[in-house]
Amino acid sequence: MKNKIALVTGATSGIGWACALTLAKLGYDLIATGRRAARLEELRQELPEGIRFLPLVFDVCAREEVERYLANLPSEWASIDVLINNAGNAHGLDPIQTGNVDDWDAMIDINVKGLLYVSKAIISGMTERNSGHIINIGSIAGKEIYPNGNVYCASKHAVDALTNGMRIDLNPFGIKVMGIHPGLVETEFSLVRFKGDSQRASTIYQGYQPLVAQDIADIVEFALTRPPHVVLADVVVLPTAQASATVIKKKLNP
Ligand code: NDP
Ligand code: 8X3
Repeated sequence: MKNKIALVTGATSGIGWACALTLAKLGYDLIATGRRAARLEELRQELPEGIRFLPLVFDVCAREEVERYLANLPSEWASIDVLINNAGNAHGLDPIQTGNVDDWDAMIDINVKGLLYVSKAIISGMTERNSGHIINIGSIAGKEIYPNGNVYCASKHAVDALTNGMRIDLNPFGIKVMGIHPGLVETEFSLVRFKGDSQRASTIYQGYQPLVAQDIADIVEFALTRPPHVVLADVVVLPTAQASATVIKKKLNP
């Protein structure tokens, strides 16, 4: 019997990478996307035997590229069972009055428009087949607003709204739609947010145990292994040390 097919965006690092490996372990053939081709080849090396792999290198905000790659998939890859909309990042952490417009564009373009472009390309096949499972990676920033989070929070609130909208509109087709909203997860996220400043990035995860990417992949695994009549609609997951976007119990340095 043929394996099911999953597509994971942003599989070159962090949560997407962990989800890709977990899906492969569950026996899904894998379409993995990202802009860093070499990372996708590294991911290929980690896959268990017998899993087919299709790496696709494109920027999720380049609408024509997304359409070119995803609307014209080879027929053996076209029936996608699971879509994980994970690609995304924060760019900057500035008050609204001094925010960088290029950062704002990047966050809206990647986190919101990119998710929409990819979804549009994949949903048409799911509605034709009356089946599918879409998992959108939102954030605690999509449930709360924190100081200087402004546009990133807005982009993740949009992901939350789109997730709920998808679940409503796709209800007649039996398509499952889930949102996962993590708190602090140690990945390359803060390195990107702080534009390569690794010292500043590492301070975000000091003094407590943050989530790791596999914690999110474990939730994906649980969601995908529920019976057909069950959908996990909305999951907020935090490190135990985190009570809200801004309340984090950190050990003070001695
Ligand atoms: P990483 O920076 O480790 O991974 C981000 C992934 O997104 C990379 O694979 C990157 O691939 C991809 N990506 C970013 N921009 C683009 C783009 N324009 N086109 C295509 N792919 C892109 O961060 P995380 O794993 O932490 O982030 C994954 C998701 O989880 C994001 O949506 C993030 O907002 C969300 N999240 C993260 C949290 C955290 O604390 N880390 C908490 C809550 C949510 P490449 O650079 O190769 O293109
Ligand atoms: C990532 C978590 O708190 O940096 O979405 O916004 S946070």
